[in-house]
Amino acid sequence: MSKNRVCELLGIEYPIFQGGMAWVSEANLAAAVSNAGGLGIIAAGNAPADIVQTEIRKAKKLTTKPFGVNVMLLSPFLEDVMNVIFEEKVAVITTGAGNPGKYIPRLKEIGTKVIPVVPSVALAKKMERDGVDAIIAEGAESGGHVGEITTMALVPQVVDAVSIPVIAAGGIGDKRGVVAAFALGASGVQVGTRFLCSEECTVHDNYKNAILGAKDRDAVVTGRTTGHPVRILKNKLVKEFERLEASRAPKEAFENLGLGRLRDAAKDGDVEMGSIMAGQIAGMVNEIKYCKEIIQEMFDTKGVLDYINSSHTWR
Ligand code: TUI
Repeated sequence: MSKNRVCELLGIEYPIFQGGMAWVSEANLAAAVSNAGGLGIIAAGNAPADIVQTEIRKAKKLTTKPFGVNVMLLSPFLEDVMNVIFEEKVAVITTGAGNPGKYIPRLKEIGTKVIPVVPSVALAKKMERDGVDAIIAEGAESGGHVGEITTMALVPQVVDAVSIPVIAAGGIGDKRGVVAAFALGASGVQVGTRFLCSEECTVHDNYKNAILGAKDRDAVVTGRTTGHPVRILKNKLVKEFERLEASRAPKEAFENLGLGRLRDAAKDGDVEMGSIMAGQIAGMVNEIKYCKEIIQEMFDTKGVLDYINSSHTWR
């Protein structure tokens, strides 16, 4: 697979990133994915910098392969988290919820690759101009905070608009999704929900079981009217959000209801009033597997390898 642009850029074996999921993507999961030949990613989320540093150091003990850190650019601890990235000389950062532009020159100096997540063509073009190494185009099928455009429509438009490699994210849960992403012109995929249901993921078992039990229409978007749409599994919390939306409650009511809910689900296993972020592929995840199995099932099949290694593009 040496011809693949993402593998060449990062020195990895398979062009697959494990999505940076706040409260979920810890050192254990990231190291397992990297050891299996993909790019494991630790999510900084809203965590204080010392916690991020501890996870990075744990991952360094668990793998000698490259791994990344996902930086949520709205974090209250952003500056301190970035200082940890510089100090630890992390191989790759992916970013969400903003533009990492001002950090790029310093990151280039230490050799860190910068790969932002974007939900639109305009942001992809802007970030290419700012000097990022690749782009993750994330469609509305993904879990957590979502954009408007689906992966099917977004990826080919971003591929046409930039010349750096594009990684497709959102709605990819097995080898069919991988082949589809490459057919759209992507050079790699990012997968979140499927890796959450892995043996190595340290999220609470109730969270994993909620995904295993989910059907096709269970990963719904709440909060569209607030301007902060989030895809989560239907539960009591979703009903409460819907009640607030119907009564046109003030912004503060949503903020109060949402506070700390992701942690409640991920750490305490509160799947009634916790926020179970998951993508639309939740309905096709029916079994806990090892990260290595997940990756090998996606890539180590003749048809898949032939397709993604072929120089053919449909453009
Ligand atoms: O970041 C995500 N998805 C997430 S983050 C998350 S956890 C969390 N979120 C908020 C507060 C506390 C915890 C759950 N899901 N996806 C990446 C993503 N980034 N999607 C869209 C964007 C994005 C949006 C705007 C990227 C750039 C951007 O730029 C705006 C600008 O003005 O530059």
